[in-house]
Amino acid sequence: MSEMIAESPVRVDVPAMAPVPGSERKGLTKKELAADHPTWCPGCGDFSVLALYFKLIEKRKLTHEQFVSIAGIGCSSRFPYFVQAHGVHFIHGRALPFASGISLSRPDLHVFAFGGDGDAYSIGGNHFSHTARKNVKLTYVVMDNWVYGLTKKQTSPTSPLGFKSKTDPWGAVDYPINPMKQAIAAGATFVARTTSTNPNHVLAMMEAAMDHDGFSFIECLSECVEFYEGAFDAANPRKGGMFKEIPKDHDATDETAAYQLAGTDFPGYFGIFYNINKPTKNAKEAEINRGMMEKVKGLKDWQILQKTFDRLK
Ligand SMILES: Cc1ncc(C[n+]2csc(CCOP(=O)(O)OP(=O)(O)O)c2C)c(N)n1
Ligand code: SF4
Ligand SMILES: [Mg+2]
Repeated sequence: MSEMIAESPVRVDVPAMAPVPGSERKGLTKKELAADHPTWCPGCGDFSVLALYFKLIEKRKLTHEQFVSIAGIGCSSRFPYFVQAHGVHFIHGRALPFASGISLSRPDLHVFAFGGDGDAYSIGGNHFSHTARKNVKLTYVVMDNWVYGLTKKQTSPTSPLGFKSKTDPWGAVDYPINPMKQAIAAGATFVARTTSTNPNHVLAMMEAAMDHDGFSFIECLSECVEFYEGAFDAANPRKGGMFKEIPKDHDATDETAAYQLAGTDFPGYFGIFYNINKPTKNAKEAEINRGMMEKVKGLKDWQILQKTFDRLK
C-alpha cells in the first residue's frame, strides 16, 4: 500500500461541530442556499420547512463545509435538491443509514436528514428504530402528510382509519402508528413535534434539535394539498383549529410523561416532548478508535494491515 495514505480515514480527533479554523468566510444566506425552484405543488407544506431550514442555516452562520442534507425518496425527500449545498437524495427509506455513516465519519458536520411518513415509518421503519436506539448524532425531520404524495395517494403508516386512497378505496382499516410514541420507545434522546403552519415553532424546534448531542427527531405535520387537503386544519388556528404547546410544567426528561403526552388525541401537543443526554454512538466509537490508534501509534497503515493479516495465519 502506498505510504501516501498515511492518515487513518477514521477521524477521532475532530471535536463535534468545530468551527472551521481560521475561517474568515461568511455564513450562507437564504438567497445563496435557494437552488432550483422546488417542484412541489403550490401550497404544499414542505415549502415552509425548506424556508425555515434556510433560515436556520443563515441564523447559525453555517458554511458549505459545515453541514449536509440527506433524504430518501418522496415529495418531501426531494428536499436536498432544493438546497444549494452538499446533500444526497438517496434510496427510499435509507436516508438514516447514509446519514449515520456521514455522522460517524465526519463528527465536525451538522447532519440533517429529511423525509416523509412513508419513507420514515414504512419502508424506513427499521432504520428509524435502530438509528434512534444507537443515538447517532444527527437531526431527522419527518414531514408527515399522512399519505404517500409522490406516488399519488396511497395509505401511509400515519393515515387515519377510514382514509380513502388508491390502496384503500373503501377506507383504511389498519391502525395508524404514533411516531412520537415510536421514537420515545425506540430510544430517541430528543423528540419534538411541530407543524409547518407555525414557522416560528418549526425554527425553534430545528434549533433545539441541532444543538442536541444525539439523535434528534422532529415530527412535522406538513399538509399535502393535492392528496390530503385539510388533514391538519384541527391543528391550525387560521383554519379554526388549535395549536397547543406542551404544558409548561412538563418534564422533558421524564420518559413516561413524554409517552403520555404523545398519546393525546389529535391535534395533540406541540413542542419538545422528550430530551435527555446519553452517550452517543459517535462518542463511544471515537473512544474505541482512540484506544485502537494508541495501540498502533507510529505504525504506517500498511504495517497495521500486515499485523492484521499476520494474526489471521
Ligand atoms: C424501494 C422503493 N419502493 C417504492 C418506491 C415508490 N415510492 C416512491 S416515494 C413513495 C412514498 C412516499 O411517501 P412519503 O415518504 O410519505 O413522502 P411524500 O411523497 O408523501 O412526501 C413510494 C412508495 C420507491 N421509490 N422505491
Ligand atoms: S403531491 Fe402533496 S406532498 Fe407532493 S408536492 Fe404536491 S402537495 Fe406536496
Ligand atoms: Mg407522505
